[in-house]
Amino acid sequence: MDRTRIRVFFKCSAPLIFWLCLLSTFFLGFFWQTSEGHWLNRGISILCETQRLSRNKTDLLDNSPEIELPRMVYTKAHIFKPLRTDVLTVTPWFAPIVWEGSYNLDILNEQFRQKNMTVGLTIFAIKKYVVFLQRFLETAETYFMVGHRVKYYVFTDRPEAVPNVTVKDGREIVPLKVQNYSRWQEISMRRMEIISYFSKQRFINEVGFLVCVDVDMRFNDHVGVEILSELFDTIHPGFYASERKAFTYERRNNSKAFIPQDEGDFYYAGGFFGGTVDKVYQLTKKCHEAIMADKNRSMEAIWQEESHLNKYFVYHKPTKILSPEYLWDNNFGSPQFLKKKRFLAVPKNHAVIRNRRNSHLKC
Ligand code: 5GW
Ligand code: MN
Repeated sequence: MDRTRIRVFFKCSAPLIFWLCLLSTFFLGFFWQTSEGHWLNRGISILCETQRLSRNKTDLLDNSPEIELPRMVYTKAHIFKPLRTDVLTVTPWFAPIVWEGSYNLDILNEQFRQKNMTVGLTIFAIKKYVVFLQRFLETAETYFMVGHRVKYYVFTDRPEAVPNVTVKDGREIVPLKVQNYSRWQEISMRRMEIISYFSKQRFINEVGFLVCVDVDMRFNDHVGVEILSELFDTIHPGFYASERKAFTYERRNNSKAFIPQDEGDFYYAGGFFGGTVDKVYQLTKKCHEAIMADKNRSMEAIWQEESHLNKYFVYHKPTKILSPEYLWDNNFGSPQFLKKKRFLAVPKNHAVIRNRRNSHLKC
């Protein structure tokens, strides 16, 4: 083919090529717009998504509130002067263990104040256990989260029996009616179900942290923001020095609470745990599901919800651990290392209020 013929061919088809290009651009654009999930489209949306995300992250960087502590005068920490030398103050997964003398409350209070959060305290007073409420609430007003906002969530089958204890500004008693169960084991275990339900329905909108405790107790010394963390529990006063094999974990392997002999860190108490609402929700939901799975196979763990709680903590390590200062029973005496008895078991009149440890031993 000679050059002139080629030139003529292009001259004639040029407008055709032009229109074809225009048309294909239009169609390509149309398909990009409409085809969800098309590979090209996906590529583009991923690009946009990452850009959007990183822009949000940048916004977060710029807008996150600045924590600026006021001038405070205190003795500084010293590398060669550990605050406590007689007890373990950090776990091998770097969770603090809270002991008297191991923290500076002024610093912690100031940091917490800047979060502008309310603390929720859940207690159950079903049937005869309403008798514990008066002293519990009065002593909590003296020692629990002093200077901070608190909501006392009192679960009871008898809201009319909740005493009228005067509370300080920013604090409130919230009675919440729940049904009672005939078996005491059921009353104790259902706490997991009720806490998880209310966490989702209510607590998540009202408080930042939840503290969940037994009601047959009294506050006897300071219990404040030093306890707060994503997920925390207390070392049981009966087992702080025990070897693993002595822990009263559930040892039957057909229970969901089963813990093998070579696992577990501490024996945690069922009577004092807490954390952020989302973490407490996850914990109580999991424990309740495990309790129900056992129930369906006619099983009940040796220490009911406490056994399931201990199982949960083997695989979801607490981010902070409270020393037995935070849950003590004078039946265990007054050992040297225990500088404070902050939260004490109220001796139960066994004739009137059955004791669960004793009734278990009788079985
Ligand atoms: C009653 C009899 C035996 C065991 C428990 C109960 C019981 C417990 C009850 O009738 N009403 C009730 O509200 N409870 C709640 O469960 C209380 O908040 C109580 O603090 C918690 C755990 O039961 P405790 O304190 O008797 O268990 P221990 O192991 O501290 O003796
Ligand atoms: Mn108790």
